[in-house]
Amino acid sequence: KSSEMAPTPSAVSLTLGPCPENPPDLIGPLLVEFDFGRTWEHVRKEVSPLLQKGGRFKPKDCVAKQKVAIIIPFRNRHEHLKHWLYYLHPILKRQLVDYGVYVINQDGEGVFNRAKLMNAGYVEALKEYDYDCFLFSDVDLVPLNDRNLYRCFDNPRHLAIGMDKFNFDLPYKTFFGGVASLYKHQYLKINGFPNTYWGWGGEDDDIYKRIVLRGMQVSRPDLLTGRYRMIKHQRDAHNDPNPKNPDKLFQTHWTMNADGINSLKYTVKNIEKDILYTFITVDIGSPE
Ligand code: UDH
Repeated sequence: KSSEMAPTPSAVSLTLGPCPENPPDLIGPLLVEFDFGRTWEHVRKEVSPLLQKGGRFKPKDCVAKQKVAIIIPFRNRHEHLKHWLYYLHPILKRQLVDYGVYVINQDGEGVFNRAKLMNAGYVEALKEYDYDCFLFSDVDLVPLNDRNLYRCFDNPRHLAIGMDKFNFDLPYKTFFGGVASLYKHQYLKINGFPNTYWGWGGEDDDIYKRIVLRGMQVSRPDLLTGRYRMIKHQRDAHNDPNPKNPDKLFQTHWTMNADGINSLKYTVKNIEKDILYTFITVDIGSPE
């Protein structure tokens, strides 16, 4: 009798319920060690299962509430990327998010521009999927607690509040560096991020100001949940502190209207789809 037959696979997927608010497989505090004997081969073998090409994942037994694009500003940090992928993919799978990992690689040897790369990542990720949440992460930061959820909240979220290099505490109250998430509508409300902070420093404070100037607050996990380990490194070439950047922060209230996602210009040089990530090389130009 056909009416008693088992439902077809497509019928099953139609009846999947929403993913639980508190993912059941979370562990809490994690052991994180940057073992320099770790090879790409090992990482690939460990974390590739269940991933789709381009570093994409979807929970198979429930429907995730958010579609999260994870954007990593990048140049010449492959060693760090290897560790980041090794730790983050398993955490993100346990957190039951529908996500994709986008490594936004700055082309050439010009001055680095972290915030502009993140803007380019926002645009490129949206070309691929209907993401509603954008999570921006430095390549050298790994959370020490998987209850620090990589998703979006009622207010823009700062996740990397307790880095080991700052003694697991906020270095200052308005700090917004390292890892942060914004819903698409929150990101658009602040006109995205500034494109004009070349070299090191200031862009994260500019983003914080944009959020407050648009009437939002910053959401954070508690200090124990928000612990991070940073991979120790020397300052990169072409990313020296730019003495012009701090002064720009006095102007954010008016520069933010014309400097952001509405003024972003860059060109895509290459897109590589690995199983672990989507690697997008962009030419973002140089300071005016
Ligand atoms: N980034 C790159 N390549 C670069 C520069 C920056 O990938 O050449 C990205 C990467 O995601 C990095 C992020 O931008 O995590 C932030 O840059 P950063 O790590 O240089 O900034 P941070 O404040 O360190 O973490 C500043 C230099 C500290 C030197 C300390 C020497 N003891």
